[in-house]
Amino acid sequence: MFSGVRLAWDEDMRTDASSFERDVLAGLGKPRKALPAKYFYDAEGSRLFEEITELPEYYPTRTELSLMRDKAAEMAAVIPQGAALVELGSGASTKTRLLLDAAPQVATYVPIDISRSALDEAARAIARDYPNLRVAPLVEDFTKALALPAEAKDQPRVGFFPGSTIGNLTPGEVVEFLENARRLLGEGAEFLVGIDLVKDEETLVAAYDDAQGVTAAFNLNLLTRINRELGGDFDLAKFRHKAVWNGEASRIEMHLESKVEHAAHVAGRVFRFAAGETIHTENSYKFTVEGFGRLAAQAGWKLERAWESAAPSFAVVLLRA
Ligand code: AVJ
Repeated sequence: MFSGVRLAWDEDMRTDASSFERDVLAGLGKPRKALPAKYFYDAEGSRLFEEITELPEYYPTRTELSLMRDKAAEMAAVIPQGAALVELGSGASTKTRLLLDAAPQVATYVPIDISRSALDEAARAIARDYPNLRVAPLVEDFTKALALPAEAKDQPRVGFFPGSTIGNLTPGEVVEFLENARRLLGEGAEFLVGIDLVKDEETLVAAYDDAQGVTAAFNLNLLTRINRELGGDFDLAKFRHKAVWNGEASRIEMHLESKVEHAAHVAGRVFRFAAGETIHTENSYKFTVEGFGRLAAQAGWKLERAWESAAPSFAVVLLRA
Protein backbone atom coordinates (compact mmCIF):
# COMPACT_ATOMS: atom_id res chain seq x y z
CA MET A 1 0.00 0.00 0.00
CA PHE A 2 0.87 3.58 0.36
CA SER A 3 3.60 5.08 2.46
CA GLY A 4 3.47 8.76 3.25
CA VAL A 5 5.59 11.33 1.55
CA ARG A 6 8.08 12.93 3.86
CA LEU A 7 9.91 16.18 3.84
CA ALA A 8 13.10 15.16 5.56
CA TRP A 9 15.15 12.06 5.10
CA ASP A 10 17.03 10.36 7.89
CA GLU A 11 18.76 7.12 8.72
CA ASP A 12 15.89 5.24 10.29
CA MET A 13 13.75 5.56 7.17
CA ARG A 14 16.38 4.09 4.91
CA THR A 15 14.32 1.76 2.75
CA ASP A 16 14.50 -1.89 3.58
CA ALA A 17 16.91 -2.97 0.84
CA SER A 18 15.16 -6.22 0.01
CA SER A 19 11.70 -4.68 -0.46
CA PHE A 20 13.21 -1.94 -2.65
CA GLU A 21 14.86 -4.60 -4.82
CA ARG A 22 11.71 -6.72 -4.90
CA ASP A 23 9.52 -3.75 -5.90
CA VAL A 24 11.94 -2.48 -8.55
CA LEU A 25 12.41 -5.89 -10.17
CA ALA A 26 8.66 -6.51 -10.15
CA GLY A 27 7.87 -3.05 -11.54
CA LEU A 28 10.42 -3.24 -14.35
CA GLY A 29 9.27 -6.75 -15.15
CA LYS A 30 5.73 -5.66 -15.94
CA PRO A 31 4.63 -5.35 -19.58
CA ARG A 32 4.01 -1.68 -18.77
CA LYS A 33 7.01 -0.78 -16.64
CA ALA A 34 6.23 1.12 -13.43
CA LEU A 35 8.00 2.02 -10.18
CA PRO A 36 6.40 3.02 -6.83
CA ALA A 37 6.56 6.80 -6.22
CA LYS A 38 7.46 6.27 -2.55
CA TYR A 39 11.04 5.46 -3.62
CA PHE A 40 11.66 9.02 -4.86
CA TYR A 41 12.48 10.17 -1.35
CA ASP A 42 16.09 9.26 -0.66
CA ALA A 43 18.26 12.12 0.66
CA GLU A 44 18.69 13.70 -2.77
CA GLY A 45 15.05 13.11 -3.72
CA SER A 46 13.84 14.78 -0.51
CA ARG A 47 16.12 17.74 -1.23
CA LEU A 48 14.81 17.97 -4.80
CA PHE A 49 11.21 17.80 -3.58
CA GLU A 50 11.90 20.74 -1.26
CA GLU A 51 13.27 22.59 -4.29
CA ILE A 52 10.13 21.70 -6.29
CA THR A 53 7.92 23.33 -3.66
CA GLU A 54 9.74 26.63 -4.32
CA LEU A 55 9.35 26.55 -8.12
CA PRO A 56 7.18 29.22 -9.77
CA GLU A 57 5.22 26.51 -11.66
CA TYR A 58 4.64 24.26 -8.63
CA TYR A 59 1.65 25.98 -7.08
CA PRO A 60 0.23 23.33 -4.63
CA THR A 61 2.48 23.96 -1.61
CA ARG A 62 2.32 27.73 -1.62
CA THR A 63 -1.38 27.77 -2.54
CA GLU A 64 -2.31 25.48 0.34
CA LEU A 65 -0.16 27.54 2.71
CA SER A 66 -1.77 30.82 1.75
CA LEU A 67 -5.25 29.24 1.84
CA MET A 68 -4.55 28.05 5.36
CA ARG A 69 -3.17 31.44 6.34
CA ASP A 70 -6.32 33.14 4.99
CA LYS A 71 -8.80 30.65 6.46
CA ALA A 72 -7.02 29.54 9.64
CA ALA A 73 -9.60 31.28 11.84
CA GLU A 74 -12.52 29.55 10.09
CA MET A 75 -10.79 26.17 10.22
CA ALA A 76 -9.91 26.68 13.86
CA ALA A 77 -13.54 27.53 14.62
CA VAL A 78 -14.67 23.99 13.73
CA ILE A 79 -12.22 22.42 16.20
CA PRO A 80 -13.91 21.54 19.51
CA GLN A 81 -12.69 22.62 22.92
CA GLY A 82 -10.07 20.25 24.32
CA ALA A 83 -9.57 18.46 21.00
CA ALA A 84 -6.72 16.17 20.03
CA LEU A 85 -5.23 17.21 16.69
CA VAL A 86 -3.95 14.06 14.96
CA GLU A 87 -1.56 14.67 12.07
CA LEU A 88 -1.08 11.76 9.69
CA GLY A 89 2.51 11.71 8.44
CA SER A 90 3.86 14.77 10.19
CA GLY A 91 6.30 16.58 7.92
CA ALA A 92 7.57 20.09 8.26
CA SER A 93 4.93 21.43 10.63
CA THR A 94 4.40 24.85 9.01
CA LYS A 95 0.74 24.11 8.22
CA THR A 96 0.15 22.58 11.65
CA ARG A 97 1.48 25.74 13.29
CA LEU A 98 -1.00 27.84 11.31
CA LEU A 99 -3.82 25.74 12.79
CA LEU A 100 -2.40 25.66 16.32
CA ASP A 101 -1.84 29.43 16.34
CA ALA A 102 -5.51 29.96 15.49
CA ALA A 103 -6.85 27.16 17.73
CA PRO A 104 -5.64 27.53 21.33
CA GLN A 105 -8.50 25.16 22.36
CA VAL A 106 -6.49 22.20 20.99
CA ALA A 107 -5.34 20.30 24.08
CA THR A 108 -3.25 17.54 22.54
CA TYR A 109 -1.18 17.21 19.39
CA VAL A 110 -0.60 13.69 18.08
CA PRO A 111 1.89 13.62 15.20
CA ILE A 112 2.08 10.17 13.61
CA ASP A 113 5.12 9.24 11.57
CA ILE A 114 7.08 6.10 10.79
CA SER A 115 10.39 7.89 11.35
CA ARG A 116 11.19 8.21 15.05
CA SER A 117 13.88 10.83 14.60
CA ALA A 118 11.74 13.05 12.34
CA LEU A 119 8.89 12.65 14.81
CA ASP A 120 11.00 13.43 17.88
CA GLU A 121 12.38 16.54 16.26
CA ALA A 122 8.95 17.83 15.17
CA ALA A 123 7.41 16.98 18.57
CA ARG A 124 10.21 18.72 20.46
CA ALA A 125 9.93 21.90 18.36
CA ILE A 126 6.14 22.05 18.78
CA ALA A 127 6.33 21.36 22.53
CA ARG A 128 8.86 24.16 22.93
CA ASP A 129 6.76 26.70 21.02
CA TYR A 130 3.35 25.66 22.46
CA PRO A 131 4.00 25.17 26.19
CA ASN A 132 0.30 24.62 26.99
CA LEU A 133 -0.10 21.85 24.44
CA ARG A 134 0.27 18.19 25.33
CA VAL A 135 2.35 16.52 22.61
CA ALA A 136 1.90 12.77 22.24
CA PRO A 137 3.82 11.49 19.20
CA LEU A 138 3.10 8.05 17.78
CA VAL A 139 5.81 6.16 15.89
CA GLU A 140 3.70 4.24 13.42
CA ASP A 141 2.91 3.88 9.75
CA PHE A 142 -0.13 6.15 9.72
CA THR A 143 -1.82 3.99 7.10
CA LYS A 144 -1.69 1.09 9.58
CA ALA A 145 -2.03 2.79 12.97
CA LEU A 146 -4.77 1.10 15.00
CA ALA A 147 -5.00 3.13 18.20
CA LEU A 148 -4.29 6.62 19.43
CA PRO A 149 -2.06 7.22 22.46
CA ALA A 150 -3.79 7.19 25.86
CA GLU A 151 -3.33 10.98 26.10
CA ALA A 152 -5.81 11.42 23.25
CA LYS A 153 -8.31 8.75 24.30
CA ASP A 154 -11.20 10.73 25.73
CA GLN A 155 -10.96 13.87 23.64
CA PRO A 156 -12.73 14.98 20.49
CA ARG A 157 -10.46 14.03 17.58
CA VAL A 158 -9.54 16.13 14.57
CA GLY A 159 -7.39 14.48 11.89
CA PHE A 160 -5.13 16.57 9.68
CA PHE A 161 -3.67 15.38 6.37
CA PRO A 162 -2.38 18.35 4.34
CA GLY A 163 -0.21 18.55 1.23
CA SER A 164 -2.40 16.65 -1.24
CA THR A 165 -0.35 13.62 -0.28
CA ILE A 166 -3.63 11.75 -0.77
CA GLY A 167 -3.19 12.50 -4.52
CA ASN A 168 -0.60 9.73 -4.82
CA LEU A 169 -3.29 7.14 -4.05
CA THR A 170 -5.60 5.50 -6.57
CA PRO A 171 -9.32 6.08 -5.86
CA GLY A 172 -9.55 2.57 -4.36
CA GLU A 173 -6.58 3.29 -2.09
CA VAL A 174 -8.13 6.64 -1.09
CA VAL A 175 -11.25 4.84 0.13
CA GLU A 176 -9.16 2.26 2.00
CA PHE A 177 -7.02 5.00 3.56
CA LEU A 178 -10.08 7.03 4.63
CA GLU A 179 -11.67 3.90 6.13
CA ASN A 180 -8.54 3.29 8.19
CA ALA A 181 -8.44 6.94 9.26
CA ARG A 182 -12.09 6.71 10.31
CA ARG A 183 -11.37 3.63 12.38
CA LEU A 184 -8.39 5.36 14.00
CA LEU A 185 -10.11 8.70 14.71
CA GLY A 186 -13.46 7.23 15.72
CA GLU A 187 -17.14 8.11 15.52
CA GLY A 188 -17.88 11.82 15.43
CA ALA A 189 -14.30 12.76 14.50
CA GLU A 190 -13.44 15.51 12.07
CA PHE A 191 -10.79 15.25 9.37
CA LEU A 192 -9.14 18.15 7.52
CA VAL A 193 -7.65 17.00 4.21
CA GLY A 194 -5.73 19.04 1.62
CA ILE A 195 -6.56 18.14 -1.99
CA ASP A 196 -5.33 19.57 -5.26
CA LEU A 197 -8.13 20.36 -7.68
CA VAL A 198 -8.66 19.71 -11.40
CA LYS A 199 -7.77 22.73 -13.49
CA ASP A 200 -6.56 23.60 -16.98
CA GLU A 201 -4.08 21.15 -18.44
CA GLU A 202 -1.40 23.76 -19.09
CA THR A 203 -1.15 24.77 -15.43
CA LEU A 204 -1.14 21.12 -14.31
CA VAL A 205 1.52 19.94 -16.75
CA ALA A 206 3.78 22.94 -16.05
CA ALA A 207 3.66 22.14 -12.31
CA TYR A 208 5.16 18.71 -13.08
CA ASP A 209 7.47 19.76 -15.94
CA ASP A 210 9.11 22.97 -14.79
CA ALA A 211 11.37 25.12 -16.96
CA GLN A 212 14.40 24.68 -14.68
CA GLY A 213 14.18 20.90 -14.92
CA VAL A 214 14.01 20.29 -11.17
CA THR A 215 11.09 17.86 -11.52
CA ALA A 216 12.99 16.09 -14.32
CA ALA A 217 15.97 15.72 -11.98
CA PHE A 218 13.62 14.46 -9.22
CA ASN A 219 12.18 11.84 -11.57
CA LEU A 220 15.57 10.75 -13.00
CA ASN A 221 17.04 10.53 -9.48
CA LEU A 222 15.03 7.33 -9.05
CA LEU A 223 17.31 5.68 -11.63
CA THR A 224 20.40 7.06 -9.85
CA ARG A 225 19.09 5.53 -6.64
CA ILE A 226 18.55 2.16 -8.34
CA ASN A 227 22.07 2.31 -9.80
CA ARG A 228 23.60 3.07 -6.40
CA GLU A 229 21.53 0.85 -4.12
CA LEU A 230 20.75 -2.09 -6.41
CA GLY A 231 23.84 -2.16 -8.61
CA GLY A 232 21.98 -0.90 -11.68
CA ASP A 233 23.58 0.46 -14.83
CA PHE A 234 20.89 2.86 -16.07
CA ASP A 235 22.31 5.47 -18.43
CA LEU A 236 20.35 8.59 -17.44
CA ALA A 237 21.17 10.25 -20.76
CA LYS A 238 19.01 7.62 -22.46
CA PHE A 239 15.86 8.77 -20.61
CA ARG A 240 13.76 11.89 -20.64
CA HIS A 241 11.25 13.13 -18.07
CA LYS A 242 7.62 13.25 -19.18
CA ALA A 243 4.59 14.70 -17.40
CA VAL A 244 1.21 14.03 -19.00
CA TRP A 245 -2.36 14.80 -18.00
CA ASN A 246 -4.59 11.71 -18.07
CA GLY A 247 -8.02 13.33 -18.14
CA GLU A 248 -9.91 10.06 -18.02
CA ALA A 249 -8.25 9.09 -14.74
CA SER A 250 -8.00 12.73 -13.58
CA ARG A 251 -4.32 12.49 -12.82
CA ILE A 252 -0.93 13.83 -13.79
CA GLU A 253 1.34 10.94 -14.69
CA MET A 254 5.09 11.14 -14.53
CA HIS A 255 7.09 8.84 -16.75
CA LEU A 256 10.70 8.23 -17.71
CA GLU A 257 10.78 7.74 -21.46
CA SER A 258 13.53 5.79 -23.17
CA LYS A 259 14.91 7.87 -26.06
CA VAL A 260 16.42 4.86 -27.83
CA GLU A 261 16.14 1.11 -27.93
CA HIS A 262 18.52 -0.22 -25.29
CA ALA A 263 18.94 -2.55 -22.33
CA ALA A 264 19.71 -1.85 -18.67
CA HIS A 265 20.69 -4.19 -15.86
CA VAL A 266 19.53 -4.26 -12.25
CA ALA A 267 20.62 -6.83 -9.68
CA GLY A 268 21.84 -9.15 -12.40
CA ARG A 269 18.68 -8.97 -14.48
CA VAL A 270 18.30 -7.42 -17.91
CA PHE A 271 15.50 -5.04 -18.86
CA ARG A 272 14.96 -4.10 -22.50
CA PHE A 273 13.53 -0.77 -23.58
CA ALA A 274 12.05 0.10 -26.95
CA ALA A 275 12.52 3.66 -28.20
CA GLY A 276 9.64 5.67 -26.72
CA GLU A 277 8.81 3.09 -24.06
CA THR A 278 8.24 4.54 -20.59
CA ILE A 279 8.57 3.68 -16.93
CA HIS A 280 5.50 5.06 -15.13
CA THR A 281 6.87 6.58 -11.92
CA GLU A 282 4.06 8.59 -10.31
CA ASN A 283 0.37 9.46 -10.31
CA SER A 284 -0.78 12.73 -8.84
CA TYR A 285 -4.58 12.68 -8.77
CA LYS A 286 -6.53 15.92 -9.05
CA PHE A 287 -10.00 16.09 -7.54
CA THR A 288 -13.20 18.05 -7.64
CA VAL A 289 -14.66 18.80 -4.21
CA GLU A 290 -17.80 16.82 -5.19
CA GLY A 291 -15.80 13.87 -6.47
CA PHE A 292 -13.71 13.77 -3.32
CA GLY A 293 -16.93 13.94 -1.29
CA ARG A 294 -18.15 10.79 -3.07
CA LEU A 295 -14.92 8.92 -2.23
CA ALA A 296 -15.19 10.10 1.38
CA ALA A 297 -18.82 8.92 1.53
CA GLN A 298 -17.74 5.44 0.40
CA ALA A 299 -15.45 5.36 3.43
CA GLY A 300 -18.18 6.51 5.84
CA TRP A 301 -17.25 10.19 6.01
CA LYS A 302 -19.51 13.13 5.25
CA LEU A 303 -18.01 16.12 3.49
CA GLU A 304 -19.18 19.03 5.62
CA ARG A 305 -17.30 21.94 4.23
CA ALA A 306 -14.60 22.99 1.78
CA TRP A 307 -12.27 25.96 1.69
CA GLU A 308 -11.07 26.65 -1.83
CA SER A 309 -8.28 28.95 -2.95
CA ALA A 310 -8.37 31.33 -5.89
CA ALA A 311 -6.75 29.97 -9.07
CA PRO A 312 -4.65 27.88 -9.28
CA SER A 313 -7.21 26.09 -7.15
CA PHE A 314 -6.50 23.95 -4.11
CA ALA A 315 -8.90 22.93 -1.35
CA VAL A 316 -8.90 21.96 2.29
CA VAL A 317 -12.00 19.91 3.03
CA LEU A 318 -13.65 19.11 6.36
CA LEU A 319 -14.94 15.54 6.73
CA ARG A 320 -17.02 14.21 9.62
CA ALA A 321 -17.26 10.59 10.72
C1 AVJ B 1 4.10 15.21 -2.53
C2 AVJ B 1 2.62 13.78 -3.75
C3 AVJ B 1 1.94 16.00 -3.18
O1 AVJ B 1 2.06 14.93 -6.38
O2 AVJ B 1 2.36 17.07 -6.30
C4 AVJ B 1 5.72 16.89 -6.92
C5 AVJ B 1 4.86 14.98 -5.41
N1 AVJ B 1 5.84 14.90 -7.71
N2 AVJ B 1 6.24 16.95 -8.16
C6 AVJ B 1 2.63 15.93 -5.95
C7 AVJ B 1 5.46 15.59 -6.65
C8 AVJ B 1 6.33 15.74 -8.63
C9 AVJ B 1 3.69 15.74 -4.85
N3 AVJ B 1 3.10 15.17 -3.60
